[in-house]
Amino acid sequence: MSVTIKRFGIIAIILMLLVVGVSACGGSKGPDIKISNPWARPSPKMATSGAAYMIIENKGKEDDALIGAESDVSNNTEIHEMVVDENSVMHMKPVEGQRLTIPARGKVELKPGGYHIMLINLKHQLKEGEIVHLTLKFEKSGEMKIDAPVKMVK
Ligand SMILES: [Cu+2]
Repeated sequence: MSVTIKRFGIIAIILMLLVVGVSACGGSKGPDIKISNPWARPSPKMATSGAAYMIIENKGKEDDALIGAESDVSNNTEIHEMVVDENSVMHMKPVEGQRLTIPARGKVELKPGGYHIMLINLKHQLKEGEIVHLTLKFEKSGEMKIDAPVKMVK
């Protein structure tokens, strides 16, 4: 009898600690993705592809990853990065496995000369003032839609 009561007491204490622990976290578990300053570069007249940039911030406690993208102006959209080859020449290439980690409490800047969203097989020339509608796909946060204005930078 007394053993049963003791066990019950211990279980009750454990349950209470769990409840306190969960509420202390404020339910803010997981990644928390914020996208800022999206833009796309105007494309030269005969160009078949374009590029879009933005800052992806993760204010959450868990890593997330950008795993794909779509746009309304291109038939294909890939996550690219710039790399320097053995001859010191810069090339762009698709990010390995199309998976770009956005670390917890960190950010990744997509910018000219670095990571970018490659808009492949453009449906039309990208002109200043136009808006590119992008859908970014995240491993944990799901899909996010953003509007990237086409503008000249510098
Ligand atoms: Cu590219």
